Amino acid sequence: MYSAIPSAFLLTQALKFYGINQVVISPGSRNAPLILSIATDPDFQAFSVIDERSAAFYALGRAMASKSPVALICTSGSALLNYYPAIAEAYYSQIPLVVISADRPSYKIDIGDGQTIRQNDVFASLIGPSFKLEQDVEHNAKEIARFSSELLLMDQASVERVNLNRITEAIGLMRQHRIPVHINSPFEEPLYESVLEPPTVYEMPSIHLKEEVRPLNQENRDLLADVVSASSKRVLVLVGVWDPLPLEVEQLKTIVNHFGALLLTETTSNLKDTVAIDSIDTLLAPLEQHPLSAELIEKLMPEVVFTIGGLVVSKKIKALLRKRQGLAHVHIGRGRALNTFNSLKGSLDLGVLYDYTQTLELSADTSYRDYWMAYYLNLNDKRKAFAAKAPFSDFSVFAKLLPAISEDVVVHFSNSSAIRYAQFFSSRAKMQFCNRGTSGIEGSTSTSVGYASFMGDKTLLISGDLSFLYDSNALWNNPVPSNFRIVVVNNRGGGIFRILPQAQKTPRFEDFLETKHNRTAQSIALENHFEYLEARSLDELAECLNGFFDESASPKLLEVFTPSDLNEKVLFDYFKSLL
Ligand SMILES: Cc1ncc(C[n+]2csc(CCOP(=O)(O)OP(=O)(O)O)c2C)c(N)n1
Repeated sequence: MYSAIPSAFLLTQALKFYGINQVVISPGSRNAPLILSIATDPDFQAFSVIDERSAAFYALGRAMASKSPVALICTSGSALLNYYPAIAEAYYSQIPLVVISADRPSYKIDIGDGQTIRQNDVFASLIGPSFKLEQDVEHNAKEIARFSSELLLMDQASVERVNLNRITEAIGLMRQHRIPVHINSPFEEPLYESVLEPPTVYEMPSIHLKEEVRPLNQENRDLLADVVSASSKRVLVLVGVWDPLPLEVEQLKTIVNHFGALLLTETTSNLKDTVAIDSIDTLLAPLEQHPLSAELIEKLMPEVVFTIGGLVVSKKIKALLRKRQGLAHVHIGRGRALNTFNSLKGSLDLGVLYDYTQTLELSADTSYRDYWMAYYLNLNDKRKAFAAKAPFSDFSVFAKLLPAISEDVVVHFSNSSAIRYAQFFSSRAKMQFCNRGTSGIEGSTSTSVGYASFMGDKTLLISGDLSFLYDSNALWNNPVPSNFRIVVVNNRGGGIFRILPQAQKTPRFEDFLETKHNRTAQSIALENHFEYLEARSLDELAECLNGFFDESASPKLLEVFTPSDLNEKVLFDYFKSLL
């Protein structure tokens, strides 16, 4: 069945032709022409999610997992605005989405019609390009003539030609830059008319993406010569959020070796089996308090930083590198090169840098890396000793939980203490993710459910209590696989604010920053057919984790209640113990 409205049919045919077959639909009437063209078409995988905010994060999770774009379809009015948080996250994390909103005809906007807002360009600067489709002039021409006869100056064939070009351009730009794009499409009533045979066969133009690899040009050659050729360079490689291919990991390792570089990774860098400082703050926090702090920090300061991947979680490393005068920062990869340390010199592709390093002599001087790796590894015994005797707290929950995760589990973390505590402990997890594009707390659960629904892998979400309560529609709206697991670390509010310097001095801290509460995740879990477990001590946690990841008929949620007034002390004691 197909919509009788040509632009609705065209849009769905274009999605299909360009291989965008995952579609997340939120209900409405104005978008019914799109829904009826997709609902029974076996070429589409369509998912129904009522809450548009959750729908967009769900789509984001599926796009992350499938590494291919996902389309979102909603009705007119405020529905579209609820996509905004996920669109911003997708924009900053460079995840492609096609956002399609159904709209009223232009002549029915701002005249008092219901469920109507100004939808064109509504996402402004936090999205890739936005496109507005032309209204079909052969669909209810009578109504058009009554309200806006000048629209009829364009014939239907021209409308379709223009619309096809806009749709193709939108999809091309989305693929090229890996960003979300918005297509706003006005539909006149009647909305539910359908035809059984495709009304037209469109000639879809091919999309030619610009050259994927940017070759090493003279500019980059000069940049590299400048950055790396001088003697005794201290080179640091810092990896942010990354979902690398095996080849990319090997290329990165070779580059690191060639420069004798110090490699700094995070939980979300997804790099295992590398010689790296994999808990940046475990190194930096004690250095800040060390009696020889200034000397050691000077010794650690690099002259060259290569960054790779997306955003970096550690605030300490960003603050440290911003202080470095004369730092040369080069970003590796096709993603946006961000001038995080006020010292960006340029960017180049990983493969290109890899080829270039093959032409260089292997760095003979690895003293910088050797010194800091030895320093870091020396902290290991102290780290283990502290974790073994740390009192029950957020810290000790993560110390117990992360090593219990096996290689077949994909982990998603919420913002903010969850992803920060995760940095202190290694896990064998298959992959680890967090929405760091905007670091929002509103969509981690929906993203992880979307991810799990595509992958079928065992998926674990580790969430703070506020983030979990915020996004509870994630479990109501979406089908949750039975191998999905959630651990909510319930410290009765925004525990992150207790560990942020100075925050507790704010008047009425508990009301307005920590937002202390007594809610639990239990009713949400049970309402959504999760098995619910709870732990209030390390022994109870160990007991709950026993068999937690085993196959089960329903998904499980484990809530761990930690003492909010102790968490901060344990974390700072950890840093002190490393001195
Ligand atoms: C949408 C949004 N609103 C507000 C914030 C600011 N914020 C960052 S962390 C946080 C508290 C999170 O609390 P919780 O989920 O309980 O995790 P915790 O840090 O306590 O582990 C808040 C409100 C944000 N990041 N995103």
